[in-house]
Amino acid sequence: MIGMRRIAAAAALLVFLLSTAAADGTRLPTPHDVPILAITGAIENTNQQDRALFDAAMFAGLPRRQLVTATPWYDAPRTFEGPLLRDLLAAVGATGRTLRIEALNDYAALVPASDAAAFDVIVADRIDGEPIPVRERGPLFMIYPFDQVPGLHAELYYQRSVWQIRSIEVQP
Ligand SMILES: Nc1nc2c(c(=O)[nH]1)N[C@H]1C(S)=C(S)[C@@H](COP(=O)(O)O)O[C@H]1N2
Ligand SMILES: [Mo]
Repeated sequence: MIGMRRIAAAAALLVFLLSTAAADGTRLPTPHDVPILAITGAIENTNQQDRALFDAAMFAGLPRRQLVTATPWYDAPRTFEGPLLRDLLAAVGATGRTLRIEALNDYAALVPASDAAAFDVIVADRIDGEPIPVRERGPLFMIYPFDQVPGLHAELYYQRSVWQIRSIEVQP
């Protein structure tokens, strides 16, 4: 009983320090597990040298959204869930104009950073409520709001929809 207030105060202080660390343009929390995503380049918030690494838990801790849409990869609409690309870029303090989004299979796409502002693009880590296995194009899959915004069901946006994402380089 005696210790509870102190523990609560210490926990509040820790949350405060972590949040200011993320906001002051220098540090993100350090991943405790194997990183699933590395963001490099023109970013202000880092946690390992000049990179921002995310493990699955850190990634899942970003504000999340759901999107139900048809895609070329599945024969019916599916529910995709994860952070908005916009919020992921904000978390690392990205300042560049172009994103080079790189996949585990060495595919890469150049995506204008303006897509993140223009569309509610999701970096999905779940499909129909389940984590996305690598063999089913996980762990991370860029999904545009294809059914919500006219014009997105097009090759230009399909080729920007990188699956098996492993890293993002923010280019000036
Ligand atoms: N990781 C990864 N993502 C990718 C690709 C790829 O080869 N690897 N191909 C892109 C292209 S060019 C298109 S049109 C769509 C559809 O690819 P698919 O039908 O071959 O899966 O996925 C995009 N995302
Ligand atoms: Mo393509």
